[in-house]
Amino acid sequence: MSSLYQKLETIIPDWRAERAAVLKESGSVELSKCTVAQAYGGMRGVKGMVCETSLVEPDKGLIIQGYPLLDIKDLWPEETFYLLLTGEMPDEAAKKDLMAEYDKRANVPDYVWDVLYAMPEDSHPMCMFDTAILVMEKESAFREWYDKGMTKADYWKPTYEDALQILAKLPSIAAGVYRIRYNKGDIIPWTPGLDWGANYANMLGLKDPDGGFAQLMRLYLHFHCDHEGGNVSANTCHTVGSALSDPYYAVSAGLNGLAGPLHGLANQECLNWIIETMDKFGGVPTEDQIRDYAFETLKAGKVIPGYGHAVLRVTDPRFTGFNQFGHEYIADDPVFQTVDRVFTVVPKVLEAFSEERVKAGKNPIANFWPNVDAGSGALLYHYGLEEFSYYTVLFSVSRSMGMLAQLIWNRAVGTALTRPKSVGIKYINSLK
Ligand code: HAX
Repeated sequence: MSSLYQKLETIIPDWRAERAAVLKESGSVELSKCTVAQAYGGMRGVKGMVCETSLVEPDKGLIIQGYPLLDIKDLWPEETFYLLLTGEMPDEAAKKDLMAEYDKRANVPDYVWDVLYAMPEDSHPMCMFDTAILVMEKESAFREWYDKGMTKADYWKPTYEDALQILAKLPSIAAGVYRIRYNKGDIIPWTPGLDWGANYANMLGLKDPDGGFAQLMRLYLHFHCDHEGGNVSANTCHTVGSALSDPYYAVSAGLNGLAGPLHGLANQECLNWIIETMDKFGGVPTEDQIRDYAFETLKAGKVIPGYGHAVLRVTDPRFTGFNQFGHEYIADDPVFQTVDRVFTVVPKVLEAFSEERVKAGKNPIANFWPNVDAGSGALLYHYGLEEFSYYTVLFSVSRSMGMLAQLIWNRAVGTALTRPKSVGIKYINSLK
């Protein structure tokens, strides 16, 4: 048994006892109200679910199990997953142990490659990636145990096994999608003994003489791991999982949500906008040129990708972390310099545009600051990962850690089937 599994066996009884006590003592405490505007407005701010892995504070950003992201920015993804699940930092032995668990499970079945090679050449990489996860559903330990009959107390165990199987294979599948979709040559195999982030970097097959790209991948996979429970991908995975659909179904479904341009796909849109700006002005644009182009974009009815957020009201610490990496490693890169300059201009543009919107009777823009997607693309581009349409796959590999940690937790404490009540306009009018 892995040390992570043993740790979970020890702490899950505590989670269950805590949940039972909270329900007994505070079951009737009101968490939230929901107005008509919130019901139409994507339930923003309605507190209606529980998530222990991480928290997003509007004025602080991502906090993983009590640790603000920038205080733990050097974690490797193996450590991130352990922390997400247990709330504790693994020691070196536990980290190595998780690496060995991934090694045991990293082999991708041949039929996955057959399916990926058979897909249309112009398939979106996200569609390929999500399909690959779904096609492996027949491997699910959860489904096998469920079909044979198991007690609810055991639900988390095969969920844990499925989680490890999925996580171990995702870097290979994601790198394979890259090599197949963009004709980069043969699939590069997983290297036993190498960590999750560096393995993924290696299997993509880009040149990395000084190890900078592997370092970026560890950071990237750590930073995108989780963003509490209500975002589209986590919430979708949670809802599908609540029907006891196994983790292959639930994770693939969640990632289909990540593939939307208002969510994870924003990272491809974002670098696209930066490159468009550079093409238009023949290099790193001036602040005035950025201001003009940003207004032009907004007046054409488009969003400035990478800016704004449903919850955050400050600069996303993930953007700050990537920006620090850029200043440290690739300060002379023109794409990075453009991203950095856009950061000094766009918040003011959005503020001015928001005032114009309000005068015209529209909603204000709630947050003028960059989110995670504003800065990551420039770093990837620098290291030769130039295919924007691939970027959400990288995000997906990482976000699977958070979704799976949440699934295991939900199975362990027996979270109920999701079933909020919907109402129609007649009902709303009847309340007047
Ligand atoms: N550019 C232009 N308009 C923007 C905007 C931006 N960057 N951010 C918000 N707005 C607009 C909204 O479209 C909305 O307009 P309507 O009322 O006409 O529909 C209005 O301002 C109010 O929106 P909000 O309350 O500030 O923000 P929402 O919670 O509705 O939306 C979004 C949050 C992230 C979807 C939004 O800020 C956006 O579209 N940003 C650009 C896309 C992006 O960067 N997405 C990635 C977000 C991070 C993430 O999930 N990554 O996976």
